[in-house]
Amino acid sequence: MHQYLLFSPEVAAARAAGKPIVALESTIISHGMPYPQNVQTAREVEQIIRDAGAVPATIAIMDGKICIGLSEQQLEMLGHAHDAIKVSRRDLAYVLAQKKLGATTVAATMICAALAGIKVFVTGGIGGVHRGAETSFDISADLLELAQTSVTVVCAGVKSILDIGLTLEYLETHGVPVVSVGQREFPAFFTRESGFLSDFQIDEPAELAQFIQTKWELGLQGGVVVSNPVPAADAMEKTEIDAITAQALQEADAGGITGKAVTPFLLGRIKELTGGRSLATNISLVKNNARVGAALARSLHS
Ligand code: PSU
Ligand code: MN
Repeated sequence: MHQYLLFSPEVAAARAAGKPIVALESTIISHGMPYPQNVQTAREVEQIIRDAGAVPATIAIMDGKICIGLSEQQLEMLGHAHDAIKVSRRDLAYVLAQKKLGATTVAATMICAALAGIKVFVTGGIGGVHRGAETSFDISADLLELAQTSVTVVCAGVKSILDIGLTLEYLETHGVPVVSVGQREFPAFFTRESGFLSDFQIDEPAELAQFIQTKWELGLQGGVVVSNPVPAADAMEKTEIDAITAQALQEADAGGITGKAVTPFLLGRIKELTGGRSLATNISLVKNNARVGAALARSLHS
């Protein structure tokens, strides 16, 4: 076992018993949702995964260890900590060596999941190529991780705060397949439609598992994006979210927000500008992704 990994009793038991495990990120807890909805949602998502016959492993950095699976108390502590560092690939060694509190992004969670031998990871939305990246160079490390680390990421697409077209181009260049579940269109997180197609549509977990298995058996390392549209009843109006996104982007620009602060700033402003309604959509889609991820983990396992 890797010296930096610390498994919770539940995850350790699942490993010993050979049960399917689903990784969950923690930046969504520390930087993506407000307290106490963040902790409440994290607990409910874990329970959905258990009810679907898999074992959840929420990942975070604490006391110099990569914690694979958090206790109730650890989840609660992370949920209202004000000093949790957003940890991507670049930050991982620093936060571990300094024994600081770290919440893992999609990129860092993929790295930790791979170290722990976990193949399926559920989140809300992945990072991507930001609008204006041709001058800012702002491309999320999540995309580079997908290019190299063999973990499947179940998400609800990418938010329109990003340049969705360029994000898909980037993934294509790096050989990362983008699969949609239930529709051919690539979803845009708050909405089921983005105006862009995924590469493939695969609805059945067993078929999805076979496809992913085949990729890795061919020695084609790197991730797979499984995009699962938000349930129609909880989706937002495209015109509304587009207007709010435009305003948030303008404010980020005017405020000189750069680097790792960009995504949390945009997420926070969108939540405020929708009067919290985007949070309900966010919670719904993460739970929906948990169901797909658990079914996939079971299929990949069998
Ligand atoms: N997109 C979302 N919700 C999120 C994030 C992205 O819709 O919570 C978080 C994830 O942890 C993701 C990170 O990995 O932001 C990407 O940050 P950046 O753009 O700085 O790479
Ligand atoms: Mn960035």
